Amino acid sequence: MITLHVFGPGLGLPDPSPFCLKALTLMKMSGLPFTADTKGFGKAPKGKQPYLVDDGKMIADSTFIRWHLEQAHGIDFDRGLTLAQKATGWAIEKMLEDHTYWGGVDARWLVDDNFNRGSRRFFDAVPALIRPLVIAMVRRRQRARIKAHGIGLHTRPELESLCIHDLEAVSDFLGDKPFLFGDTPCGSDATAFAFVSGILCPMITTPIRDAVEKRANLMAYKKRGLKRWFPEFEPKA
Ligand SMILES: N[C@@H](CCC(=O)N[C@@H](CS)C(=O)NCC(=O)O)C(=O)O
Repeated sequence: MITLHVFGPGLGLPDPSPFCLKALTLMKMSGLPFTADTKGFGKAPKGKQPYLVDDGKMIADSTFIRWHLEQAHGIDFDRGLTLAQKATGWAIEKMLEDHTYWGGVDARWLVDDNFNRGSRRFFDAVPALIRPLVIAMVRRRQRARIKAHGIGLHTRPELESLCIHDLEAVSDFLGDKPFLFGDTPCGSDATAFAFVSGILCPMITTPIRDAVEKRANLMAYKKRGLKRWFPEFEPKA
């Protein structure tokens, strides 16, 4: 019995967190039966989602989740890929997760208009009296994290230009293929699909999103992934 702990649909996406969307996509790719639980954030072993519980064993972090599915359930997400393709896929994934991700965090959490249209909703369940304090604390924490990463030491236009470069590189690599390495999706497509979708979050306005919208192949890639893995998903405003 597999339970995947995620945030649940929000911000016009099957999950507002690209890491949760990646893990959900991996589960869909695996074909294994699973339940998505959206109430487990308080028990997240590393304070972050996604995490997975498989027969009592807890695995936190989307990459460890993938490795667990491969090792414990014999899923080969990269079937048919060469070692060079696997290495390239890994590099693309880690660029998106450890670099591009922060451009999304900046746009969603630190740009007031975006925050008010989007992430502010995550706090609707917090009692009104303490809500402003909690919101201020979480936004301060996000600012500190972006700075600690290093990318947050740049000006916003500089930061955006770096993230645009990442996504244009993904677009150039994808070219006219349906998935990163051809007609069949591989493990890295779960990540690329999740992060491209995340930056296309309908509630945020950012030059990063504008740049992605100019790349027809990335727009089609998101649409293709949604249709394949989340056909039941209907975005709500
Ligand atoms: N390396 C982790 C990153 C997970 C992550 O950063 N999750 C974020 C959501 S995108 C989270 O749970 N943040 C909650 C918090 O930091 O309070 C993975 O691959 O799963």
